Amino acid sequence: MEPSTDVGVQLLTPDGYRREHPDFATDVGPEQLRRMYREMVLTRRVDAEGTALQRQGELGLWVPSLGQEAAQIGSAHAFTERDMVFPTYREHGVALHRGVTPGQLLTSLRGAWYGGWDPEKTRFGLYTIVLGAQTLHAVGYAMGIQRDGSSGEAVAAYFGDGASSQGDVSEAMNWAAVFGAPVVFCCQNNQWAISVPTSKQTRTPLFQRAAGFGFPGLRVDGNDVLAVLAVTRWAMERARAGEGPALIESFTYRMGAHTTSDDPTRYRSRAEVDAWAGRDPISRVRALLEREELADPEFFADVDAEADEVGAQTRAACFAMPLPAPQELFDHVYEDVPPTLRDQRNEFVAYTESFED
Ligand SMILES: Cc1ncc(C[n+]2csc(CCOP(=O)(O)OP(=O)(O)O)c2C)c(N)n1
Ligand SMILES: [Mg+2]
Repeated sequence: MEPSTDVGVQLLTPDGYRREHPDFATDVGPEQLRRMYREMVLTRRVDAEGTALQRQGELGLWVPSLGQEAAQIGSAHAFTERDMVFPTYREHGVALHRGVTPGQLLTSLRGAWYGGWDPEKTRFGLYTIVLGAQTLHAVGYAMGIQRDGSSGEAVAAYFGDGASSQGDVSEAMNWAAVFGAPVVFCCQNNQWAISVPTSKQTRTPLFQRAAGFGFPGLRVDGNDVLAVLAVTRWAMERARAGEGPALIESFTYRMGAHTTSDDPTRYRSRAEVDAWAGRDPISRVRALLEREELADPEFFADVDAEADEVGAQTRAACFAMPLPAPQELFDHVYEDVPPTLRDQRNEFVAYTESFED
């Protein structure tokens, strides 16, 4: 049995036509629809700048979000300011929506600092490279909300199809289920975990795992911003109301490389990429806005102009970023630095000072 390729709940077809659904409505007003379109376009631009900056040697690495804009912006619009969000390393759209600046997004990838933003202020955790670890952090946070007796807030944890194979994710889901923690598991199934396809992660559709833990799971068309918003809103509302966790599998596609260190032409076909290009998350929203005359040509031109501006700001922020002294690598780990580490630090400082510039 191959994992199902059905895209799940869909409210907007790839051609930009609305679709009726028995459980979820497309009750998003024109203003919010335009905002989501704008944020998706800006996310794509920041992402393109990140890739370009890495290619120009300005970043050590970039992690492209190309193609996953609806899965990210749709879900981000379901969160309130009080909700706490735990990302992986690819949620640039969610980050920007939460108020992380493009420059802050680049910080750790330029090697300028360990994080880049204030998780408390933005209610958006730091990027986590250790696959699945943030799902446990999220459940712990959600259990904290319960123990504080706080109501009306919930937690979202993003993770990937590959991360679903981590023990941490299963443990997180079981803890969340047993304690009825207010947490929503947002799985972006982008079909690949570097070079490993989803068919090598699971023999059943990922959303069905939720049943085994004892909470609802749903698959949603991750390239349909309306459907992602509707389903995530439903899940967050039940979590905030004390009805426990839910799992959402956003069925999407990573259009770019895993990171700038990866060459996806080595392991996947042009035909597969082309097929997904026909389901582009941004063009279907644009088609809807145009057909229903919810936006005029001036709006689209303004968004494009703003994207150029944000692109320029992204580059400027990258170049303006102060870089720490290399020996800071040794700081921030121990309150009292052990002698061996202190010796290594001194040796390293002497070595770097042996160069003229
Ligand atoms: C615990 C752990 N094991 C392995 C890795 C190396 N690694 C980084 S990303 C990745 C693939 C993740 O795929 P997926 O969860 O589908 O997320 P995606 O990158 O597709 O968004 C792997 C194996 C890691 N970062 N952490
Ligand atoms: Mg993946």
